[in-house]
Amino acid sequence: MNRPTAVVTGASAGIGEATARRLAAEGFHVVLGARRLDLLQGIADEIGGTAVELDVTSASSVADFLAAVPAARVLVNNAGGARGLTTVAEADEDHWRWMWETNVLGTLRVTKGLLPRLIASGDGHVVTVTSIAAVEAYDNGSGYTSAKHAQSALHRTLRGELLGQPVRVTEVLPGMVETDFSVNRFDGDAERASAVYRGLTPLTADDVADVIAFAVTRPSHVNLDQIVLKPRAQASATRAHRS
Ligand code: 8X3
Repeated sequence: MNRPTAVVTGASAGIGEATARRLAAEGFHVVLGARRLDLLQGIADEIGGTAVELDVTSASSVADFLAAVPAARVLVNNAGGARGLTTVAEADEDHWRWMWETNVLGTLRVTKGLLPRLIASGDGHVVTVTSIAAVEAYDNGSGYTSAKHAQSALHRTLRGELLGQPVRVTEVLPGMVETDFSVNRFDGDAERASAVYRGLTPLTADDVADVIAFAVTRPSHVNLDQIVLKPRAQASATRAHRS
């Protein structure tokens, strides 16, 4: 029997990689997209998937990527991230541009391009990994929180626009997950990044992949609209208990 196809963006590491692995274990043929093709190919080989280079900030890269995806049942919009942690007064426009291009326009490009194929599958599903930053605005985080709010609004708009179509729409909003997220936010500063998770047990990428797999394996009449998950020790983006 043909395996249904799941497309996962940002699949070379972290939540994207864990989700690709988990969906393959659930019986999907996974098309993995990310910029780092060498990493991606290794993962794809292990899970019997297909690696395709993808830079969601580039319309032509997205077009080339989509041309390599004949059909799709599930799309996981996972590509995204943060750059910097500064006040509005000191905002870095290049950081903002990167965050909006990746999180917002990247999600738009891939979702828009794949929607006809998701509808045609007869049981499509768009999962978008946003963040608790999509519902909280915290000091120094405005570039990221504003991009995540916008990405979330774009995603949630689909819920109404797709009424009557065979496509489910799930937003997953993680809090602290220990991945490359903070290393990237702090431009490679591993010490500063590890301080984010010090004194508590953060979520892992597998914890988030579990939730995504749960959402996409419900019966097709069941739509999980929004799933917020945080470590037990984290009450909000700015309140955590550390030992
Ligand atoms: C990552 C969570 O709290 O750093 O999306 O914004 S947070």
